Amino acid sequence: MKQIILSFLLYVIGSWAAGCGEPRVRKEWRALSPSEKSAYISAVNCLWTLPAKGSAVFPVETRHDDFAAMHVNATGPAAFNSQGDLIGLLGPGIHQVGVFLPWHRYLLWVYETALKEECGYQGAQPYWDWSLDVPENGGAQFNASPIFDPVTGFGGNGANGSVPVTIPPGTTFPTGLAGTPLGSCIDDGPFANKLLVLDPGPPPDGILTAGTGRCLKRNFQPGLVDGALAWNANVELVLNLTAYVNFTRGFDALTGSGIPSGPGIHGGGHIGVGGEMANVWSSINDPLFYLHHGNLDRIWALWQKKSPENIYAHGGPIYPNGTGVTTLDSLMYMSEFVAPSLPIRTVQDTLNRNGEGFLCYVYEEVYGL
Ligand SMILES: [Cu+2]
Repeated sequence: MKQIILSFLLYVIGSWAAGCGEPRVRKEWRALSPSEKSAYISAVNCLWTLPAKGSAVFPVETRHDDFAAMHVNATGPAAFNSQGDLIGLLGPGIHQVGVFLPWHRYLLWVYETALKEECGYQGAQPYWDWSLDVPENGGAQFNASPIFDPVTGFGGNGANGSVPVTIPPGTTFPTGLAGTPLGSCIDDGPFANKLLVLDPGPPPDGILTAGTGRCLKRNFQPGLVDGALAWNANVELVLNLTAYVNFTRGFDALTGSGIPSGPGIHGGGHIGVGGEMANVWSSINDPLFYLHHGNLDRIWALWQKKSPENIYAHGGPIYPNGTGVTTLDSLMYMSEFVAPSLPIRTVQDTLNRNGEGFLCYVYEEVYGL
């Protein structure tokens, strides 16, 4: 009976039920019950036990590696200066370009679906609202965030603490964004003993390589996070950008439209956790990647809610240097053993209201914390 009443209500308030069944409800990590948290962690671990589907293409061993290899490969080549510092992504790639938000939205949906269909996970993809962990919101110190809890979270920093990151003169990228991750191996939580198969990015000559297995590192940068991940100081500024091209660039603080310089809310989460998460290519190896990108996707969804035109607003370059233009018909290039390559327009609406896509999820907006 409840189901009938709910269906009727959905019919009355809008027609989206026609294009979307029962939306997955994505919640902030802290809003999950202890058993929901452990169900999610178990499903993530499960992907690490299933055989890879892409081993004919990349040096991968598990399903976890399939997703990692896809992200490393899609990120593409990089440019370095004579000191070996990363000075830019060459692209086309999936970062600092028009396809950035749609590509990662699609990735999250496919990953969440794999957790459900291949590992029996009943819940939805959680997200991590890191702004709750900065002083602006009265949050705990970053290092004390419940997301890093060794029992009910993802484990903490490496045993030997953090190595401060700096931005070499003449570049806009902090050290540690390419090559061997900084920091030390994490030693608590559910991923302390994980061995990462793929070498960190960028892949030499664009060809992915694998070693004998290396540990997962973190390298917390709480000072950087306090500045970069504050909601009022930074997220609101990005949300207030009206043109999509400015909005999407605002995630990396690359816009001249009032966004302070720095790593931005995208880079802030990556570099703030540090270690593997700071590597532009292989950051996806840290399961926190999916919760960080969940929050970024939520911020895009919040922006889309601001006006009906925002749902299908799109724009941005094909190359990180600003050349080329992506459209709603541009493809999100995936790896065939993970998901088909589809046009950007298919992931614009998280509720698939006009039937052009397939997504069906919402972000829980009010969570009792
Ligand atoms: Cu990415």
